[in-house]
Amino acid sequence: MSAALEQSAEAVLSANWTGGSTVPSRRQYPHQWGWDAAYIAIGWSWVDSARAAAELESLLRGQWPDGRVPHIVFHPEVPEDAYFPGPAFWDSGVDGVATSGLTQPPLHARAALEVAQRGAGEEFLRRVFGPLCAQHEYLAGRRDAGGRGLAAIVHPWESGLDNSPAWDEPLAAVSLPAGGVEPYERQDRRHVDAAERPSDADYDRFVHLARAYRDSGYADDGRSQFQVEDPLFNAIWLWSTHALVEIAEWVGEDAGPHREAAARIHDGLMSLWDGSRFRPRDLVSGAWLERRTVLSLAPLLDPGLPGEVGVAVAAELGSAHFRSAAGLGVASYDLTAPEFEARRYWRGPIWANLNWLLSRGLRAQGFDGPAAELERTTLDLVAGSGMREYYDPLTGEGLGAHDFSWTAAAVIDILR
Ligand code: 9WN
Repeated sequence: MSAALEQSAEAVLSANWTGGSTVPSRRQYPHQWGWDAAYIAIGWSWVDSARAAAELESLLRGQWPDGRVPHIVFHPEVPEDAYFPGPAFWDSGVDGVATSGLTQPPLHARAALEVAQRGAGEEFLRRVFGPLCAQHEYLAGRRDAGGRGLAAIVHPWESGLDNSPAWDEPLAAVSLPAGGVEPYERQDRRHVDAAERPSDADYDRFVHLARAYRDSGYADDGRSQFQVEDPLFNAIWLWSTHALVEIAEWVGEDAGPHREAAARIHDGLMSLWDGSRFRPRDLVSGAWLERRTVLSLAPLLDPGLPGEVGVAVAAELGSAHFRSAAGLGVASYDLTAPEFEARRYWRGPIWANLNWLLSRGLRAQGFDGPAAELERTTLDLVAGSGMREYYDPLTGEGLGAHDFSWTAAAVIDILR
């Protein structure tokens, strides 16, 4: 089974390779995405280290002078209406590279370290070290709206878990223009069933927030109507900061500032621990967010997590809130909550990239048995339902886009 599965995973990455980078999926997402590129580079690192390095360097071509790494780098040959919001909407970019103005979870330093370890080597690290430091400085310098050493996200798309129930409350508080949101055309339901995509009400808020941020000149001036400290975004940032320590040592640069940054982010992350779970903090209302989502499990990636906290988070991951009786992977939302939806995007389905991330987290806490079990169920799911974008946590049915790159990348990394 595993040789055939690995072959089909490699075939998906190859089919989605466009010559300099990899699309998440050919029809649904025909450009390069921010955190997808990191997962994909880790997948490529086992197969073709030149492509793995190119994947990350292609994304970094879109890095802004302020250090932000955009959440989309657009392919110029793809028509504007192939994806909404396209380059004309964002009206941004650098040196002729059109990009969005948002960012996404900064998994890139972690990916760069693994790409270097599997063949791309020191020369590659020397090229990306400066840009990766600039990315982290942007987050520390421009996004710490709460003053706790954490990076705030200013749009649900920045979380990577766009319509997670975690964001229902802060999104409900967003005030829309009196005359309604200016018309726009969704393209995301041309290839995927509408029941598996975010609602129109969510999209109205996504579009309104993105326009407002654009119209502010992407100012990071603390005026966004949506500002949240997200445990997943920050746990990934911390994991990448530890990778930057290793990269700095490898290339003979000063690792001290990165060690200090890691300590700061760790302290910030612990400020999201309420005594029984990690919760996103809404910086607009000042309140912790209630909903029980997979976001709260990501701090397992913190190697400095106090032992009893690691035990509690791992227990939550294994509980009936996230693991169904069907014995499949980790659901993106509390299976017992009234808003749970088995098929709708980040409101319930299982995602292979998150299973992979959480298995790395479990290993970081020394829970190798549960990590191996989660990896096995991920492989079973993909073997049974194909390389899909996400899966029904009750039945294992494949959902969303087909031939999905980060699912393929997770499969390759687990099998190696
Ligand atoms: C908006 C590409 C991206 C992922 C996100 C996922 C989805 C985009 C969309 O697809 O978001 O960025 O159009 O729905 O939510 O995590 O990076 O795979």
